[in-house]
Formats: sequence, structure tokens, C-alpha cells
Amino acid sequence: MRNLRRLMCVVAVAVACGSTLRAQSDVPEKFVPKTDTYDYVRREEMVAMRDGVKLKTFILVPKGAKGAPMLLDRTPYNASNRVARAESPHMAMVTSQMLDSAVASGYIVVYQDVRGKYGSEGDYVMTRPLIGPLNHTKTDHATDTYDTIDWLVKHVPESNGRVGTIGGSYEGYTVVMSVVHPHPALKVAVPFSPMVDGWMGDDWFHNGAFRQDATLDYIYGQEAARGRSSWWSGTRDTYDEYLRAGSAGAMAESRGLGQLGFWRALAEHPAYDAFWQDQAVDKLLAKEPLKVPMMIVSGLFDQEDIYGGPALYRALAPKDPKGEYIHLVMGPWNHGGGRSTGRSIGDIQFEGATATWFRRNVMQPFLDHYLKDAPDPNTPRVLVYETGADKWQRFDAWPRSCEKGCPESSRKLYLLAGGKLGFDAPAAGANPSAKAANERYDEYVSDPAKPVPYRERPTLGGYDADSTWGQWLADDQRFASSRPDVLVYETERLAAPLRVAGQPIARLFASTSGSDADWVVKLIDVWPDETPYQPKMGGYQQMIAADILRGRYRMDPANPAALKPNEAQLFELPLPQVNHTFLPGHRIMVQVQSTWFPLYDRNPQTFVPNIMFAKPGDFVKATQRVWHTGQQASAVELPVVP
Ligand code: PG9
Repeated sequence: MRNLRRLMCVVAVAVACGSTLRAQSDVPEKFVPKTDTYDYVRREEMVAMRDGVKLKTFILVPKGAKGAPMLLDRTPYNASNRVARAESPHMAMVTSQMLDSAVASGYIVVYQDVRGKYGSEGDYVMTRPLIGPLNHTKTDHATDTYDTIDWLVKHVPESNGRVGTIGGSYEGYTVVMSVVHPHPALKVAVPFSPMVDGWMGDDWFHNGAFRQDATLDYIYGQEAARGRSSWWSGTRDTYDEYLRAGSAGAMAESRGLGQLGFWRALAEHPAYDAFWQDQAVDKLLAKEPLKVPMMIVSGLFDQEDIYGGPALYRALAPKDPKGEYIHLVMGPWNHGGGRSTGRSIGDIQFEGATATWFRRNVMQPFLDHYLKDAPDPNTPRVLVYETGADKWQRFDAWPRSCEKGCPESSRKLYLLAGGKLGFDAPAAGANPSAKAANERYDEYVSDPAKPVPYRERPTLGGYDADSTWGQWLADDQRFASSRPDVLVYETERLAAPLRVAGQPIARLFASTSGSDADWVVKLIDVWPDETPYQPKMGGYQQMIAADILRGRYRMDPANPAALKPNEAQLFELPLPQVNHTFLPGHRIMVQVQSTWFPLYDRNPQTFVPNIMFAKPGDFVKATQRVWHTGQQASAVELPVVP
């Protein structure tokens, strides 16, 4: 009876209070998730830097960790997304694939928003340069990393007090910055595809040609808001969009980019002036003592930062004669490939899960050695995947190139009359002008109104849902070779394998009827007409290395100069590094063209002060000639392995 009375009382109170409760929010002020089943603990901190600015920092600690090393990834792309790849009780599910082997080895993972982005306080500056002529504040990525590491070693009791920095692309840039005046607890650094020199060959320009279609949208996305802003296209085909805009400057203006600091800086510095030279990371790091072992990871098909990793290695390796500090790994990867699985790019297949294999068997033992005192794994100085033959190669000296005098085995592959390509130079006749025109040169009309697309149309925006931007360097080039404004040179079928390892350099003797010109050179492996079991590869024209040179910078990247119309001049274009075997039955091809649109803005072919602001009337058709006489023998210098 007593119990019944009590029950009735409870029901009465619930009914009486019910209406009041329903009127309040169902959502508690602070919900505390139950994470007992999680295999990690997630902490969220605002870590103060030396100037008082606080940076949003997430720390993922494996449950039960004791004396574990820490890996720090500093990002401009939203750290809270980085720690929430999936909502899961398993740390391996929420962290990025790049860290798979480290998470499996019990590492503590730390992600941080760089200053000015997402959850972090402070001002954002694109790839903030080191304190110096371009940065008059008291902080940069080096100091922010130092301060963060200092905090981490004091506030993460589960750690062993050792830290490695790791990250890709922009995050690779922050990794590289971390080794400048490093914190003593920083023991190792692994930059994947780091952005190193935005003018020479990484994100913003290649040899002075402006990468409008990957840059304007990126700046908009990064700088129009503290979070991310979405660039819009309004067309399915960015080729149409950029052609209608007329110039990069006009496109930028149409989207209000004048409000954004980094666009204004780019527009003011189209040449390789002090602005670019003073922030070229390879040159800056070459002036610093080597203190932190570094594994530079780069992709042979990196569509964004193909230049940075090898350039950094080239600058730092001479300071490390014993190979104790600086290592380079180049895999068959696009920009994110080394951080994912690495089985293929588009239709090109590789031998197994190359990236997973690399992280597990090369990167992780390297990290464990410096962060956990594991035995020395005898990390190769340089490890490069050999495309074509599909295997990994170790090198002690890299790259083999002709830049400072050719290695004995380097060979010139000559562009010859009749679309031929061969190792025998054209004969040096006493009077070349006595020869027929097509014996002396090949020509095409480059029409800025009909530029050569950089990939088959429609060229989708990089952020479009179905974009395959990451595959474009492996695209079949047949769509280009059939155009009248693309010159094609081809060898006979190879009877024996031909292996190239190092840096090919295109040396074109070329003339233009205009007063400025771009030159694009592509080194291509042409597959046999039919390929058993891989039908799509029959006759496939696979780019091995390709790049663009803006003619006005032929003599001096810092000081553009007009070209003399109709005068053959030497244009030297170092191509991205390769390690490739052209297999028997394949052919080697070289393509030459003067537009690569809309990725690169169009050269008006009239010399104007700043191509970004060329006016419609500046764009003219030009007749381009590539010469192949004995005196002016255009060639691609190949680092052939004997
Ligand atoms: N390639 C991108 C980038 C790096 C550095 C500066 C700007 C852009 C990236 O993937 O982060």
C-alpha cells in the first residue's frame, strides 16, 4: 500500500512537471559522450603561443599509452575534420590514412589549426614566410611549432617527450618550417609533397607560367573566410569559363579577389623577384644547420607540388655527406598518393599497394628509430619507384642530371625532321638555309583563342564532385597529339628496354613570330598498339615528365624580357625527375605545344608588362617553330642508365 502511494505520487509529479519539461530544450547545455568503449582519448586544447595567440589543438592518445611518441600535423584545412574522419571508437578510423602505421604502433597524434584558420586565433597569412624581410611579426610556423612542442612535452603525460612533425602539401610546408631553429624535443620530420617554391614549380606557377585554374579557386577557398569558402564555377567546363574571362586578372576581379591579400601579392609579383626568392624554402633551409633527420616524400605524378620535394633534397643533401639527416622517397603517386594506398593513378597500375608498403616498411621504422630508439633500419638515402619496370630502387646519389655537366651515360634524344625522335644528331650542314624548310624546322600556329586543353574536355574544377584532377598527369595524351598546334616526335619501337633515372632537360631551339611565348614539353611513353589483359592501354600515351616554361624568363626569371620575333633561341626547361623504363615494344614520344589551358593562363604572345592583366587586344596568333638543324638541334637530354 505504501509502495502504491509512492508510485502514484511519482506519476503525479511527472505529469505535473511534464509540460514544463517539454517546454525546455531537449538539448543539454553540454552533452558528455560516453566513450568507455573507445580505444583512445581525445583532448581539445587552446595552446598559447609566445605572443599570446592561442591555437586550436587536438590530441588523440591511445588508451593505456605510456611513454608513447607524438606526431604533430599542423594544418590550414580544419583540424577538427582531421580528427573526425569517421565517428568511431577506433583511433585508426578517425585519423588520416597517412598515419595508419603510426597509429598501429601506438603513437599519440596531434593535429593543430595554424594561426588564423578555423579554431585558431590570430591572423592568417598564406604559407606565412619565416620572420625576416617578408614577415615583420615575431611569429612564423617555426616559432609556432616550437611553442606547440614545448607545450606538448609538458602537458601530455602519456608521451615520452619526443615529437615528430608530419603532414602533406601545405602541411608538408609546415613540417619543413618546423626544422628551422627546432625545439630539442623535435626528433624527426616527414614532409609529404611539401610546397617549397611556389614560383619555380609548385602550386602557383611553373617556370613563370601562372596556374590560374588551381590557384584562384584555392585562394578564394582559403582566404575569403576563416573557415572555407566555396568557389563557384557556373559552367561544367572551366575551359569555357576561363576563356570567357579573358585573363587571370579579369577572372580574379569578377570574383572579388582584390579583397584577398595573397591574390594581391601574386598579382604584384609575376616574376621571380625578392618576394619569391626570399620565401623559397629550399634556399632558406640550405642556410640552416641540419639538426633534425628528415624523410622527404614526393610523388612522381604530383599534380600540385612536384617540384618541392626533389628541390629540397637537392638543396640539403650536399650538407649531409654521410646521409645521416636527409632522405628522399619518390613513389608512383599523385599529390595525395603517398598518403593513401598507391595502387594506381587513373588507368596506370602499379605493383601492389605502394604507399601502404612504403609507410609500413620504410617510414615507420625510420620514425621508430628516432622516436622510440628502435634499431637503425638502414633507411635508403634515396628510394625511388621505377615506373614501367614496377619496382623500387635505392640510390646514393640523386638526381642524375645534366645540369652541371652530364653524367657519361646521359644522352640527347633529338627532335628530328618528319616527326622522328632519335639519338643521332641532325647532320651539321655547311649551309643549313640551303635545306628545305621542313628539314630545318617544324611549325604550328598557336592561337590563344583556341588554346590546347591540358586534359580532355570538359575540364572540371578541381573541387567538383566528380573531378579527377589528381589523375591528370597520367592522362592518355592522344587527345593532344592529334591537334595541329601540337608537335609530335616519336622513336621507332624499342627493341630493348631503355631506363632513365634522374632529371630530363628539354633544350629547344625555337622561334616565335610574336614577342613572348610559352613552351610545353612532354616526355611520353607510348604503349604497344595492343596490350593483352589491359585493353585500355593499347597505344596509350603516358606522360612520364612534362612542364611549361614562360619564354620571357628564358634568360632571367627575375627580369622578363621580350623575345625577338622569328629568331631561334635556346629555351631550357628542366622536366620533373623520373625513374622509368621504356619497355621493349614501346616508343618514346615528345610533344611540344604553346598552351596548356586553362590550368595555365594564356600567354598573349605579345610582350606585356604583366600577363595576368593582358587585354583582349594583346592576344595574337603566333607561328612557332622548333628547329632541328645541326647548329640548332632541339633535344631532350635524358639521364639514361647504361
Ligand atoms: N597543394 C596545396 C597547397 C600547398 C601549399 C600552398 C597552397 C596549396 C595543398 O594540397 O595543400
